[in-house]
Amino acid sequence: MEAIGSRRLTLLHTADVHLDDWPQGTMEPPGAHRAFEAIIDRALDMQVDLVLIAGDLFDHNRVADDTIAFAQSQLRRLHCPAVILPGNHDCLHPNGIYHRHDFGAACGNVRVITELDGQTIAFPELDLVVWGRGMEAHEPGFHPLAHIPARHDGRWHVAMAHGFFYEDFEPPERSSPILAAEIRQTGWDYVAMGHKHVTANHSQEGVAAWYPGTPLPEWSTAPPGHVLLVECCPEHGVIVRPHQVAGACRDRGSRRQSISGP
Ligand SMILES: [Mn+2]
Repeated sequence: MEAIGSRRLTLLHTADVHLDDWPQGTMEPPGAHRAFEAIIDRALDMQVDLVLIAGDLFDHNRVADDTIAFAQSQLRRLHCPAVILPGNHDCLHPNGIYHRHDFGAACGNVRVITELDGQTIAFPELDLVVWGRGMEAHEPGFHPLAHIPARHDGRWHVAMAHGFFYEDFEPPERSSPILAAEIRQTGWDYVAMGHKHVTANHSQEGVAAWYPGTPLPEWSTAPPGHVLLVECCPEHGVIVRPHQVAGACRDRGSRRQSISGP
């Protein structure tokens, strides 16, 4: 592929954090809270240029306001922009999280993908465009990569997609399918996927495409708790490396121990 971006970037890609409410009477933060804090720490340590959250940051659309406030306080710690793509657990239905809460107002560095036919967010300072399609309903007819525009210049082109990947020979039977051919046909540099809870590389020809897997150890069957560091390199293209989220594994057994409230 001829066109790749002119400057080197490091992106942190996560998904499926599934933040839920802090159970009453427990002292220890829930695992998802610890994982998300550790992800933000990693982004700061690595001085990444952008954080991509490819769906299901929240476990459901009725999480309490203090859970939203926690997420926003973590996002505000970043020194870089972040893009949130809603997933099936935090989709864009009326009265859902992203209708009740204005993340852009609460965190000046955060953009949420809300356009149902897709939207492109340009980051001129990074020589980068990010595209995603807002999910209102998780259903077989919703293709997360439908309507993606053709690339037309040499900026880095990164798409986000929350759904289930299908190889060319597999019939897409589940909701929000992401087809191998759709990934290939984008011609974009990277597709930041979410939904599968294990780290997986589904790159197609010149298009890198990965699931980071959930950062939560207890939900993944592979070695637990990863994010992806995506190096966009003018000389070598896109290089993706999984990194374990250390904080997600801290005191793994202790989250079951709760202390009765007053
Ligand atoms: Mn999902």
